[in-house]
Amino acid sequence: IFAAVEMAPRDPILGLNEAFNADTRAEKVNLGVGVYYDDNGKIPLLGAVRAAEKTRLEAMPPRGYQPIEGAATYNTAVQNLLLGKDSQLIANGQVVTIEALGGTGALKVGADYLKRLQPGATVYISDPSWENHRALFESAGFPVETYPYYDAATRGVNFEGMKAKLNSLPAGSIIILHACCHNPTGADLSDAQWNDVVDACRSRGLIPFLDMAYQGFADGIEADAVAVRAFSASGLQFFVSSSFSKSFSLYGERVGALSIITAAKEESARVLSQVKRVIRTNYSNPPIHGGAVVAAVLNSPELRQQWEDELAGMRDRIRDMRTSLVEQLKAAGVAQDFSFVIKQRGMFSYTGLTAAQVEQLKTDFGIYAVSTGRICLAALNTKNIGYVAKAIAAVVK
Ligand code: PLP
Ligand code: TYF
Repeated sequence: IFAAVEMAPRDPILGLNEAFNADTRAEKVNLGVGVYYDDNGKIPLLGAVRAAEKTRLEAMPPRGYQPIEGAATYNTAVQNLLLGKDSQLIANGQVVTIEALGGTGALKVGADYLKRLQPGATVYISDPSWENHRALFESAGFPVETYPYYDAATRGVNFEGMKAKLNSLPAGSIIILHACCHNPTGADLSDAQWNDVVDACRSRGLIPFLDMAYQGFADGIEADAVAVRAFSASGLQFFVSSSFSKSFSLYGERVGALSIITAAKEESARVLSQVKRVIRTNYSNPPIHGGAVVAAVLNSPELRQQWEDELAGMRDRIRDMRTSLVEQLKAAGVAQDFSFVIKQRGMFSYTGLTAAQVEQLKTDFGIYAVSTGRICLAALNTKNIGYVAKAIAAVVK
């Protein structure tokens, strides 16, 4: 039965890890995958997470099945983070949240549910986007197209192009939006532009799906929720996927959530019942540990403060690396202006390096990046940044 099975292509990002791990050069650097490393090149285990895990370990809780939608303490905490704890939508019962297996799992449950709800719709993702957006929605059975987003000339958003496209789409189209820290470009919309996107979704009858994978990595928890808040003030119905992989440094625990904003409480009950059906036939109910840790942190004033401080530390370190990279490229004799790196937000920079230059970084220096020229700033540190800057200088000359 397997004789004719073809080899599937590797994930363009996760596939880099295999090549990186096989590289024997001591000075190698992995700027490919979007993971936050500390200044020692290690994935941190946050103090707030450590404290919550210690308490859980001491309590030795039993491991029964969770509810299909996950723990209420977790789901409520997620809603507060996204919409603000005083949100009228939460008070009205207009928010359905389910605990999902990472941001990817949230997108998948959302995609499968949308396929039942709007089987004939087309999905639109930004050009460019996180490649898994396309793969996830195609595997749920949707045709996936793009809307204009990145403008290489300005290294910002082609907002006129984006808006014109959104305003041309048929009602019921599903629009995937990066809520903050756009992956891969680091170029985000302004507050005013978000309001225009809300208007376009309203006037065209589009279905917005916000992907929030980096809340807290641009300016902070509240500031980074601006897109979600613009939609929540609009009276529209929309979807939000959350990931805590990065913000809690809990990648492998697979902690995420899907939230759906409905028109009324009784609608929420019907929507939840359908989403639970999707979950039941996928994985039945979510694992306990990661969500329990995140909920314990978010629901304790002390641990929450500690987490926000640690998150700010990660955010500030990435910013320092941005500034330092620009300085060191200059010092290495690069004439091209790289100051755009400082303006980009989140973990990534779309450097403008060509596929050939990325290839040369790998071959000559053991530095791995995505072939589109995306690098992960959070993989730079005070020890490797000089080496990386000199290598980039060598390939752009
Ligand atoms: N959405 C975007 C834009 C991402 O960059 C990521 C990164 O991993 C995800 C979703 C998926 O999150 P998770 O790793 O929690 O599945
Ligand atoms: O874009 C990134 O690097 C992260 C991690 O299939 C990631 O979002 C990459 C690819 C993938 C899953 C996660």
